[in-house]
This record gives sequence, C-alpha cells and structure tokens, in this order.
Amino acid sequence: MRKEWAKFKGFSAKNLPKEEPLAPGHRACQGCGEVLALRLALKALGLNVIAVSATGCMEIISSPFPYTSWRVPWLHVAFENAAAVASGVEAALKALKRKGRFPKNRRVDVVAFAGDGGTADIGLQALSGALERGHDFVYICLDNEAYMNTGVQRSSCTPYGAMTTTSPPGARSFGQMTWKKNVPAIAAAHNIPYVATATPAYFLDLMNKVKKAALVDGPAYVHIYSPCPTGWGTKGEDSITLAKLAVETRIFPLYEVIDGKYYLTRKVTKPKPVEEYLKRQRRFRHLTEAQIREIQERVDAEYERLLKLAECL
Ligand SMILES: Cc1ncc(C[n+]2csc(CCOP(=O)(O)OP(=O)(O)O)c2C)c(N)n1
Ligand code: SF4
Repeated sequence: MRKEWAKFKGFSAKNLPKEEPLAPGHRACQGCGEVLALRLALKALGLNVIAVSATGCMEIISSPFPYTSWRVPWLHVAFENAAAVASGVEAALKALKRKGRFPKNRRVDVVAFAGDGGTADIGLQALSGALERGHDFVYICLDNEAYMNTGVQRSSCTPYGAMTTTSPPGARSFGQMTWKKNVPAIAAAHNIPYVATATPAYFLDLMNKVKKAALVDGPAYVHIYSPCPTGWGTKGEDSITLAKLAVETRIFPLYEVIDGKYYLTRKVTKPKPVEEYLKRQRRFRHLTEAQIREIQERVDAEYERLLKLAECL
C-alpha cells in the first residue's frame, strides 16, 4: 500500500460526502451511466478540485450556455488535449506555490475527464505525454464504448461485433471488427503509481478508487465503464444491471495496478455467460452464435491473462 493512503479509511454508506460538485438539472439522457460515473467521481474528489474536461457528452450536457452543473472550477478543452491542459494547470499550481502566490499547504486536486474517443483515440498522445512527465493529476476515462456525442461512431474502445453508425452490420460486416483497446494496460505501461478500473454499479469501489487516485503523488489513471442507453440501444433502467453484468461475465474486470502490481478488486469465480450481457443490447442483436462463442473465448482468455498478473486482495 502507498503511504499517501495511510489516513484514508475509505468511503462507506455511513460516511458519504454530502457535497454534490455536479449539480442536478443537467441534460444527460435518462439512465446515462456516464453522468452517474462523473457525479460519483466528483463526489469522491470533493470541492478542492480543478476539473478539465474534453469535449464530448459530459461537456455538452453540463454546460448549456449560460448554465453550468459544475460547482468546482472547470475548463472545457478541445477533444484531444484534456491531459495536456491538466498538465499545465498542475504545473501552474506548483509555480504559484513556489512564488508564494498560493498557500503551500493547500491541497488542490487536478482531474481530467474525457470519453473513450477523447482518451483512446485522439487524446492518447497527450495522455501518454502527461503520464510520462509524471504530473500529479488524475485522468478519468468515461468509457461508453463509442463517440456518443456526435452520433454513436466507433472508437478503439468499441467492443468486437458492436453496431455503431460507422461499424454497421450488413452483408460485408458484422459490426466492429477490432477488439477493444486495453487503455488501462497502456496507462500501466507508463509505470505510474496508480491505475484502476471501475463502474458505477459498484459505486463505493468507484469512489474509493478515484479518491486513492487523487491521493497518490504523481499521475493516476481510472478507467470507468459507463453504460449509454442511447448509443447501446438499451433501457435507461437497465444501466446498473448491465454494468454489473459486464463485471459478472468478466467482460469488464475490476482491478487496480499499484506501482506496477495488479490486484483484482472483485474476483469473479462463477462467471455468467457473455450472452446474458450481449442479448440485452440492440448493438449486439445481429451477432451469430459463432460470433458470441468467439467473444466468450476471448473474454475467457483475457481473464486468464489478468489472473496471472493479479493477486487477490
Ligand atoms: C478535432 C476534433 N474532431 C472532432 C470533433 C467532434 N467531436 C466532438 S465530441 C466527439 C466525440 C466524443 O466522443 P467520446 O470522447 O467517446 O465522448 P462521449 O461523447 O462518448 O462521452 C467528436 C467526434 C472535435 N470536437 N474536435
Ligand atoms: S448519449 Fe449516452 S453518454 Fe451521452 S448523455 Fe446520452 S446516455 Fe449519456
């Protein structure tokens, strides 16, 4: 365990922060998993935060001029540069402290938010640079598995076989033809102190991971799986069930990578078949039995690989 966590006892149902840094009244779709993840992450971080968010659903729904849902200082930045701007904010804070223009002991956490498109595709270079330079900040990827804000285009985090407007199934295609990019593994390859995966279905786990990410000295990366009823063709009320199913089928395992060491935070010993997860979503409706089998085999193999890397807490 890292020394920065010594005094953090963890969130529980009894000590949840009262503050809601993300105000209600925003314009997210009903049942949006991404805005729930954002709300929980901000709740864990508290009010001493400067947030940077890339363009995408969470920016659009939270800031229709002249309104805002952000009760903390917030910068909306371009699609590709959330990590670069967060690096600049963190460096500026350090400089202000050095020059005596900001109280030395006042803690302000810098956090960058971006979707999977803003993280795994267009923002990957900025993210890699910021992680490699060792800025003390948290990067949170809100992964709804496509470019939702602009009308459900595929990203490199879109799962194999999924239908999007740019991976339509038909005579020559079965949907997304590539396997989901493993961004947490890419982040971990930068040898940063902390990487974690989370989902709003396990909200205390999510909040504890975000808080731990903020407490570590140096860069931290949290990848949050976020159901999107509008883009996935699911019911709003099913978002939490789906997020749970993603973990229970081993499609989205929950783990931490602390100083390069993997720890499974929820070991799934009796996995449900991936079909249970796939069949509830319109984006997978066209898949054949053979394709579902192929996905099951891949999920089994990836989980075995993860088990070899991990120790259970
Ligand atoms: C350089 C650039 N290219 C394209 C766009 C248009 N654009 C804005 S948001 C977005 C998709 C965002 O997708 P993602 O990061 O996955 O976030 P989500 O909306 O799904 O939360 C795109 C393509 C842009 N703003 N800038
Ligand atoms: S399109 Fe999806 S991610 Fe965007 S606000 Fe709606 S449900 Fe949320």
